[in-house]
Amino acid sequence: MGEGQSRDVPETGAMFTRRLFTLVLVVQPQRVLLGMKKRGFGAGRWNGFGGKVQVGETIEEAARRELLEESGLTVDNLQKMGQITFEFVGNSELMEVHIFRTDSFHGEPTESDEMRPQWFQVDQVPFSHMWPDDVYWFPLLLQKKLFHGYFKFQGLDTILEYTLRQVEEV
Ligand code: 8OG
Repeated sequence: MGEGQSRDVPETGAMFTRRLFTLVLVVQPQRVLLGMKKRGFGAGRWNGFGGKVQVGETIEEAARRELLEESGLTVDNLQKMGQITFEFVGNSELMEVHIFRTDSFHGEPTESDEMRPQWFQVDQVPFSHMWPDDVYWFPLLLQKKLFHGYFKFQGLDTILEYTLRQVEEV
């Protein structure tokens, strides 16, 4: 088991590892910044900016680092909005994604090796070209509601089951 991972014992009794990820959405009154993922996991889909939490950094530090690396932006404040655990059938590593929102930023959105940023109107979020779970929780994030979720995937396109609930505190 690598550092930064911990054992989990779900109801099935099966052994899972859990890996931490971040995701940052830059939201302004009428628009949201998304990036087209150019390579790797989730390539071809629009998404917020984020990645794996590294050893020795906090989740929020990782969120800021990934935002800067992938979009060229820095932020003063990140609001914790949600946490989603993803299970992919056949993979014993659960992905625990910590989702943040920011309303203001410094810098200009800049294309990186991983992402091509583009603004979208909040009523024109391109859900058909995003991860299929996003259509469920994105509206909560846009309404500044906090949430916890779990999505079980078969492959990269099919959600077999999910739970999503609003919470008072992330
Ligand atoms: O380091 P890498 O780019 O592979 O990290 C994956 C990124 O993708 C990370 O920011 C978390 C994010 N991500 C998932 N699954 C999903 C998902 O279903 N929806 C969205 N919006 N983002 C996801 O790993």
